[in-house]
Amino acid sequence: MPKTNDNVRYISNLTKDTYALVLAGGRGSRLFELTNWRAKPALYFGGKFRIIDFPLSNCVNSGIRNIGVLTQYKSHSLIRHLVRGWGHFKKELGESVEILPASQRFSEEWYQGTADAVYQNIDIIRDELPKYVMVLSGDHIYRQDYGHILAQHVESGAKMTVSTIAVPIEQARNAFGVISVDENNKIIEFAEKPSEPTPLAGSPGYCLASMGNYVFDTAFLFEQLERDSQTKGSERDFGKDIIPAIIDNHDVYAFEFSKSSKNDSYWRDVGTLDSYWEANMELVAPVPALNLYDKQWPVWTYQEQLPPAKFVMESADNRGDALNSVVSGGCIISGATLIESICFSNVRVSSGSKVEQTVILPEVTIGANCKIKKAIIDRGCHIPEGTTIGHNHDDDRARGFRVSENGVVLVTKMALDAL
Ligand code: ADQ
Ligand code: ADP
Repeated sequence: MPKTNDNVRYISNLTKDTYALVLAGGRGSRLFELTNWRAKPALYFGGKFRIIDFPLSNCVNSGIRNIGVLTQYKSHSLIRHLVRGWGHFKKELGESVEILPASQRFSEEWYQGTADAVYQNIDIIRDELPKYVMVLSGDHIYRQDYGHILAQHVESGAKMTVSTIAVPIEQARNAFGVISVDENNKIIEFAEKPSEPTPLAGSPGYCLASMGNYVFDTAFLFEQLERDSQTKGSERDFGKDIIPAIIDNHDVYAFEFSKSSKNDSYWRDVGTLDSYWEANMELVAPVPALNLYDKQWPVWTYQEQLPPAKFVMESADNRGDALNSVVSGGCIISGATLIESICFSNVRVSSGSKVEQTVILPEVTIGANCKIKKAIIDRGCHIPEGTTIGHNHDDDRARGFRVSENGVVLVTKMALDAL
């Protein structure tokens, strides 16, 4: 292994030489109505953020300051957020966050798979002259210092490095790319969403999953995208086509994210209603696994200027409390109680209501004397006075609310309008 890291600015030189592409065109169909009108990376998370803020903040905090965001599906609210929150980067200072929608410049087609999304922007990447390209999933909540994977990539002499994480086999089945490695972490087997994932040696019940984050030597990436674009039958996808086609003849390595640094190893897939709800709920724990308050690793976002959250005690019985909860700006909790809940901006909860274990997206109003438990309430819902949700799932279903496998109730404007 060549010794390249004797320079104190070693990693910052690597991140400076890297262009990051965040894949943000996905649909996220297992989130149902939450992604009917917005791309999954635009979905709200953690009381104040959108999912895309996490990979973008990882880039900035890792020192990668030139970023392209590939958008396609239902991109209106995503683009609005990117312009407002991430539009202040200055090219003349060597920083940029560029929105790269499928614009049919290169071909007559929209982006097909993820590899095609990158291929259609090859000229824009070439203009940036990066030595390395990172392709990042825009769909996950995680905290990763990309410097570690870049350093391993360079030191191993890899052409491509795949970020991986050990996950329970059940979680990976039909869901993730599953990898086997040799003793040097070189990838020897890759299966995209297998029904029988290969177990991880030494960790029964677990397998090594691709996080959908890759580092490439730029020249190698271009070569492979060109080759794939000429390959009949290819779906133009990194997981389905590119990785399986290159592992036999090229040095493709796995980077084990969970082993890289204890502090940085938070990663959550929020692709289903249950996993989305659970990842939000983790944040109300007294000491959550994801520290949003860490000044060394700030999560950047856009939020409009709002007045502070307010809690009104109306009477001894109707106090206006929030216990183990996260409450954002512009909220008024008046004579109501929130327990283990997340309130995004401009939420109003009225007298006598009790809301437990619920994720409340922005601009929601909850009328008086409502009882709500274990729900996700979409943006802009107005819940009429006296409504009970999440206490009897047969009732919830009968009123047109979706109830997830683990009993999370999804409340949408459409379902409320139909009541
Ligand atoms: P999936 O997440 O199922 O698997 P995909 O649906 O292609 O793969 O999404 C990957 C990323 O690309 C997401 O951020 C999505 O938003 C975005 N995306 C999808 N289609 C796009 C398009 N046409 N244009 C732009 N962006 C697009 C992948 C890998 C697996 C790996 C998992 C980890 O293929 O091997 O295990 O990610 O989640
Ligand atoms: P976000 O809450 O993520 O900011 P919006 O609610 O603004 O997203 O929705 C994104 C886009 O989808 C907007 O252009 C909005 O007008 C459109 N949209 C949202 N809900 C509906 C709907 N029920 N019917 C048609 N268009 C909708």
